[in-house]
Amino acid sequence: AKEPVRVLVTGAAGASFSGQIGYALVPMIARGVMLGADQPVILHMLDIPPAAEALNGVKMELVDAAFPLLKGVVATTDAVEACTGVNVAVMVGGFPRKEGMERKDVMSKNVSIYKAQASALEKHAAANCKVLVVANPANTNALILKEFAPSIPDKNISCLTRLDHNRALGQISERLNVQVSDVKNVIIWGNHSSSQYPDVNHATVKTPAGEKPVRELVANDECSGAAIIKARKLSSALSAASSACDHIRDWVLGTPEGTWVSMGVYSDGSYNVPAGLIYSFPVTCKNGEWCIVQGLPIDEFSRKKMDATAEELSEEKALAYSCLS
Ligand code: NAX
Repeated sequence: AKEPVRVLVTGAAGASFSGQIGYALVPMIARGVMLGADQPVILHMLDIPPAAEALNGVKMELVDAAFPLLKGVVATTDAVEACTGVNVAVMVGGFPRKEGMERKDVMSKNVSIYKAQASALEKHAAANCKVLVVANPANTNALILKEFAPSIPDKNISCLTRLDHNRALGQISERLNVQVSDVKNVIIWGNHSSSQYPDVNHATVKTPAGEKPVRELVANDECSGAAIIKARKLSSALSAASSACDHIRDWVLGTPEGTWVSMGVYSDGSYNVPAGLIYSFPVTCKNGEWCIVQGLPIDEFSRKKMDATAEELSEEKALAYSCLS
């Protein structure tokens, strides 16, 4: 039998507002959706003291569900205890934007949360721990985490744009009336925000006559980012949780041959995206490592969109840094 993998979920109580991603996510992990049906897991759940009781309730439910793969549950409000020995960390906890709050104030709260949790992970997580940041602003929270956990390799820190990616696949399948499993290779470029660029120029659909470019089947404007973003505003917990599982599963177990996925990763300057941002790229994964898909032709329209979302991320980065001083 395999050794259990320790998976941290922060914000696991899902206690503060509408989404409750953590509550949807932990049973998926315990069922093997994230790491495979033969991979035992130990769940580490972190939340803040006001949510401690709710968190304990989630723990009781996990025990009641008698998941065969679940070898243990740590439910705590102590970041050090939560981070100790974890192999995978899914960061769902954060400070939500509230009505009337300044952008800078929200950023400042999240910067301090991610700074502190970065240190806890850096000191106490297992070597080679893989980190996925879900909480918004996801790209910039991931960047802060990277800055304050310098011993965690850049390659191990990512943010979630897989929900946007999966949504694009789902939308195309709805529009073309085909199975979602027959659609692949959309790309989400940039920030997990309304500036992101969902790109269908390289996407294909499997048809009885072979693989066809999505572009030949849907009119240009039909698949515009705006339509997808509009749908993206829907409340999402189950789909976010499922996409987080997809993100980690593909990262750890690999992407299928000929298929890429979108991940927010540390830019190395590929596609002239400024290095030093956490930016969503098309990636393939093998042996536990992602690799940016290179050499895709980029038209002028796409270039502008990719630059605009990079620009927003540079601004967010500057804002985050201004909160540090
Ligand atoms: P919930 O409010 O339901 O859950 C958040 C949990 O985090 C709460 O239990 C809260 O107590 C906890 N928390 C707050 N500060 C914490 C801290 N310092 N340490 C540990 N836990 C802490 O929010 P939910 O709807 O689950 O959304 C979670 C985050 O995901 C939000 O930031 C949301 O904006 C973001 N999302 C990101 C998505 C993505 O694709 N990247 C999509 C879904 C979602 O919008």
